[in-house]
Amino acid sequence: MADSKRDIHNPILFECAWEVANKVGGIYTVIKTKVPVTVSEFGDRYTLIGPLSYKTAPMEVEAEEPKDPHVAATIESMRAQGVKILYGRWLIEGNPQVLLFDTASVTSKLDEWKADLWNLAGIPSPPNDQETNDTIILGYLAAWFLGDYVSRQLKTAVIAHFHEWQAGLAIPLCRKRHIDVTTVFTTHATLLGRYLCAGSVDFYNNLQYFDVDHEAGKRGIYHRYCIERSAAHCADVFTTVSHITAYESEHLLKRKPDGVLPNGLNVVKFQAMHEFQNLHAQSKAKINEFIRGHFYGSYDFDLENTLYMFTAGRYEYRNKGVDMFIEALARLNYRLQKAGSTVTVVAFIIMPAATHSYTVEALKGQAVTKQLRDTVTEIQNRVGARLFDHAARFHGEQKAVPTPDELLSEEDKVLLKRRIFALKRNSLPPVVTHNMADDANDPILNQIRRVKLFNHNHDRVKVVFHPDFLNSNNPILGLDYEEFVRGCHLGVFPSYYEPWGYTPAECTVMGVPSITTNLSGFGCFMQDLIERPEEEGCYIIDRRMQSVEDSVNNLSANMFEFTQKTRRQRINQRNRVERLSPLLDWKNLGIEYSKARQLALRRAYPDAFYGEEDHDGFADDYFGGGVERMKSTNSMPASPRLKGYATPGDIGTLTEDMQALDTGDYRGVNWKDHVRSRSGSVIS
Ligand code: G6P
Ligand code: 1S3
Repeated sequence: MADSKRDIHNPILFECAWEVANKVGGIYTVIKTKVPVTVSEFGDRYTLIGPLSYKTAPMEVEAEEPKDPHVAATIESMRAQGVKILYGRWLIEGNPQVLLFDTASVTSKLDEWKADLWNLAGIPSPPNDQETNDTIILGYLAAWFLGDYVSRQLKTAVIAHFHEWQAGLAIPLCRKRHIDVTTVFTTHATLLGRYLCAGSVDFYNNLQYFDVDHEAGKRGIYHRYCIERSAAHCADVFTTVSHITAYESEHLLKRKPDGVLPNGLNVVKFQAMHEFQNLHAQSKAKINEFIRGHFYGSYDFDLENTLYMFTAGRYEYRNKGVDMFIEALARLNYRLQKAGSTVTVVAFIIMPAATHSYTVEALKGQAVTKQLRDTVTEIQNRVGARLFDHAARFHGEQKAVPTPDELLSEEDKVLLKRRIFALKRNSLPPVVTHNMADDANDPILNQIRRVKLFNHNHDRVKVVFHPDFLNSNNPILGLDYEEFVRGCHLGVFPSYYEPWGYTPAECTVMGVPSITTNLSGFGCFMQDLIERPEEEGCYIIDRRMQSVEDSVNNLSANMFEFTQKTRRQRINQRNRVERLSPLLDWKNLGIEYSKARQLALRRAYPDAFYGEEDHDGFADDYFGGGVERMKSTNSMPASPRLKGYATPGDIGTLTEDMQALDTGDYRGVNWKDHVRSRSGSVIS
């Protein structure tokens, strides 16, 4: 038990993650979007801790002197011992204080710390695993900072919240060294879960039976697994992002989480409903431009009758369900052809992979259409000038209105023909926009080859694989991710392993319908909250109870039904989806983090709470304040039918009850009894 004399009413909060001011993946989004609500609760009592990346920090962080004299003294003492530190403000909404450690500045201490880790916790660390080395250094630096800080600042309780194994090593160190802080550990996936799912394992039916040490050893990640497991076990409060990952953690990390902290987003509410619809139309126009260029020579379809579907995320072929997406697209293509449909579907796959820049073909497509556009503009100007001149000279006369031949000169016609001839091409529009580093073995390309989706004119489904992040400065598909998503009609994320899944959540708050699965944290969350999610534009494919074949058919049937919608129906559906945003707003979900911190304080300083507890063990404030319930007005579509959990206190589950030993208390389904289907790969 910690020193109970510390004030628990205005605690200091340090939140530590590898992705603070350092974008790698989803945790960056969690931290960055959550900052405004955390700052509004803690103000300058909140500091983020992370690694100092010289690539991004200079652009994202403004150096500043710490206001807290104890932080300043601790930093000074660490600097005196050779640690390079950047302290300042992260230039994002909320403007939080950040403390970034240059892990490379203390590599000389690595061996000493590795030996200490072995003696202290029996955790081994092989020599050449850079990620683990970084983890060890960040963990030792964070524990060093916290230990020094609480030895100077003796008045106020300190909460240290760590995300994921790469930041979690400080937790066992704090515990072993009896550092007077209370700790929270949030895992956003489990190492073993990710590795096991990426292989061909029937993961969910065997969760209870895996020999975890053996499986981790077989995959060469035993030392990483030990770090993750020790963080989970030593934390005062252990949480994860969804019930499905809580169930996974219980079996793979052998500690049942204290609760679930669902991921939120910073929801921007527009004054009028039509504003986000206008944004869709504007962004779609930009995607249309790309399509005209990319499909030059084969551009025989009507963009007014074309739908843009996409999948995006970290390149984890099976985990993110890309195998299933492509297979379902092939079946959709067949169904559309068979039905004689005039609809064209362009399916984008946005997943960064190793590449050697853009293909010549992809660049040429944009270049020839740009030339055509420039020529048309020139001719248009000349035609305009001639028309004006003609009308001015012959006003009042019969020939005041010129004939087309008088307006379009022979030179103009020849120039136009040259541009049109340049659009001829002997090859099909490329499936991929970049030269892949390993084209022959790329799983996405191989799956596209297997199902023969080669962008033929007769194909109703076309595919564009963009193996890089999107950026508005790109010469090809020059849009930011948000703009791109807004311009699309449907996001498709048929994940097999997805602890949360920000991509469909982002679609929802932007008013774009999406398809996900009941193996993703987000999918389960929506299914638990909404009575008929598909009616709200949030489709959830069952990958749990049915065979892979049935799931693929189900996915392609959902996509086919989507293609049958009229424009009016699509507009209505976008309105309905957007109405779900409050469910994903940090203003509501941030309260789960507050509850986790309260629980951590109660566990570390139980005496300080004596006489303050309500029957749930939480102060009433944590259930009441800041709730933005879903309101309905006449101009908006009817509210979605919720299953009764409409308040933040209901959405999360953080309670001491989750400690009960039987697994049946996870929300939604009883995982133990409900995972039945034999899951497997889509490729036979
Ligand atoms: C938005 C715009 C409309 C436009 C529509 C196109 O709703 O406000 O002006 O017609 O998008 O929708 P679609 O689903 O065909 O891209
Ligand atoms: C993880 O990132 P990922 O894409 O590797 O963390 C994300 C944030 O919690 C989560 O959305 C995602 O499902 C996890 O897998």
